[in-house]
Amino acid sequence: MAFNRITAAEAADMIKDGDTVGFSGFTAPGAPKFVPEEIAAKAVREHEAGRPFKINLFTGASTSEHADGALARANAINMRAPYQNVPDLRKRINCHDVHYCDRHLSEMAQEFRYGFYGKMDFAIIEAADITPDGEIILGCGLGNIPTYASMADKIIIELNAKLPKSLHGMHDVVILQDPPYRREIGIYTPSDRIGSPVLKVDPSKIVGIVETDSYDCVKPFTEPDDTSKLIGSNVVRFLVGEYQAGRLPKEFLPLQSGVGNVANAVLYDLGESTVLPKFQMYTEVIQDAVVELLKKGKCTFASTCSMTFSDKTEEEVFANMDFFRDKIVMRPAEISNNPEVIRRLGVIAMNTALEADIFGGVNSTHVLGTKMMNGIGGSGDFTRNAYISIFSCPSVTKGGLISNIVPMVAHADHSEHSVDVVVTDQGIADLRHLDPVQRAQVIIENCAHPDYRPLLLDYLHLGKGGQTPHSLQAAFEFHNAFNNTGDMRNADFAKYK
Ligand code: 0RQ
Repeated sequence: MAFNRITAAEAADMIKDGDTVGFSGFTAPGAPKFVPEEIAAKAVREHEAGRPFKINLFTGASTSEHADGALARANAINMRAPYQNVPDLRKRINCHDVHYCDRHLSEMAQEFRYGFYGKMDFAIIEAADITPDGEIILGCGLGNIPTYASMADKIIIELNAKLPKSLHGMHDVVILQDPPYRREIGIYTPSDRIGSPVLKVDPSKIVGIVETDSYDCVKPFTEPDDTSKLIGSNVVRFLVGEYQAGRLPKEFLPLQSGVGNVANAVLYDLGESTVLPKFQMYTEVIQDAVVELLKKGKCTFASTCSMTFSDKTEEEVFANMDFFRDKIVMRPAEISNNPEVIRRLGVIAMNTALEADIFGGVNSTHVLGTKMMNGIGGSGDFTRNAYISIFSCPSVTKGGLISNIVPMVAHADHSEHSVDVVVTDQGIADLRHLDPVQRAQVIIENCAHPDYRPLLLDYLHLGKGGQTPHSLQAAFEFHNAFNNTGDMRNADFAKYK
C-alpha cells in the first residue's frame, strides 16, 4: 500500500478538539516531535479565533519540550496520562488547566485496553522505517504504542531520517492478552524475547506519513555533584555488603535504576567496583552511563523501554549498531515494568524520593504534599516487586531549608511495606527486619542531616505509643514550619507536649 506523504501541519489539521491521541515513545526518545508542535500551533490559532481546542493525550511516560512542552504552552491538553516531567506542563497540572491522571506505567496500556479511558482517535508513531504492509521499525522508545496503535481509528507516522534501519532487531513488540486469557510472560532472563522486532499495524489506518530528521534532543549527561557522589557510593557500599554477606546470588541480580544525577553516580560506582561481578539491567530507561558500562563489559545486557541517550551518544550507538544490537532490547512499558517479570528476575530497584519519613514511607511525587512534580512513573512497578527496594535522596535540599527526612511524608506513594532501604549522603538505613520505632531510630541516626536529627528525635518522643507512634497533631510540623517561615529547622515540637 502506498502511503500519503503529508506535512506536520496537514497531520495536525486532521486532529479535532476533544480527540484522544496516543504518542509512541518513552521519555523524549521515540516520541513524535513535529506533529505535536503543529497541534500546539493549531490550538493557538483556534483559541485566538475564540474556539475551544484541547486533546486528551496518552503516552508511555514523559515526552519532551517538542510534545508536552509545546502543547502545555498552547493550553492544548485536556486530560493527560500517565507521566510527565516538563515545567510548563507541571504548571498547567497544578492549576487544573490539565487534568492529570498519574498512573503506574506498567498499567497504562492494559487500562486503556480495558476501556477505562474511552476510545483512541489517533496514534502518532515515530518510526525508523515502514513497509507497505504496515510493519514498522520503531525509534528509541516504545512506551505503550503497541496498544495505542491497535486501538486507534487513525495512525500518523513521523518517519525520522536520523533513525537507522539497523534499529531492526532491537525491539521486542508484544501486546499481552487480557484477563481471563492472560498467560505467564516467558521472560526468565533480561535478554529473553517474546515478541516481534517490528510493530505491525493495519495499513489502512495510516492517514499520512510526515518525513522528519532529528535526534531525540536529550540533554547530555552532567557530572554528578558531591551529594550525588556520596549517595551513589553509599548505595554501592550497601550492595557490596549484601553481596559479601551472601544475601545476593553469586551471579548477582538485574538492576533497575532511575534517571538523573544519583542514578548516574550509582552506575559509575558500580562500574568501578572490583567486588561486584558483571551485571545485567532490567529497567525502564537506560542513559549514557549504561553505554559506557556496556562498552567496558561490566554491564552485559540491558532490557529497557527506552534508550534515553544524549544526541552525541545516540549518534555513537547508531554508528555501532552491530556491537549494541545483541546487548540491548527495547520493550513496551507493560513488559519492561511488569510486576510478574520484576519479581521473577529478582530485580534490585533503585529509585529517588522527594522525601522519606522516619518510618519508611516515601513521597516521590508531591512537593510539600500538594504540588505535582513529575508523577509516580515506574517507581511503584519496581519498588513493590523488587528483590530489594532502595530509595535514595539528599538528606537536605534548598541549602538545608528542607529536610528530605520528615516525621510523616506529606503525600504517600510508597509505604513502609515496600521500602527496604533508605540511602542519603549521610548514610544507609537498612529497614529490613526492623519494627517502626527501630526503623525511625536507624533512619534518623544514619540518614537525616545532623541539623535535623534532634528535631526528628523530639518528634519521635512525642508519640504516645502504638505500633507506629505518630503524633497526628505534629506530623506535618516540618512542612508547616517551611510554609510559614521558609525553613524546616524552625519546627517546634515543644508546643505539642
Ligand atoms: O528542585 O528543580 O528547583 O532544583 O525537587 O530534585 O534532587 O534534583 O532530584 O531530579 O532526581 O528528581 C523524585 C522528582 C527526584 C524524581 C524525583 C526539589 C529539588 C529540585 C528535583 P529544583 P532533585 P531528581 C524512574 C522511576 C518519580 C518517578 C520515578 C521522580 C527538584 O526521581 O520524578 O521514580 N521520581 N520513576 O530542590 C521540596 C522536597 C524536595 C524538593 C527535592 N522534599 N521538598 N522540594 N526537591 N526534594 C525509574 C526509571 O527507570 C526511569
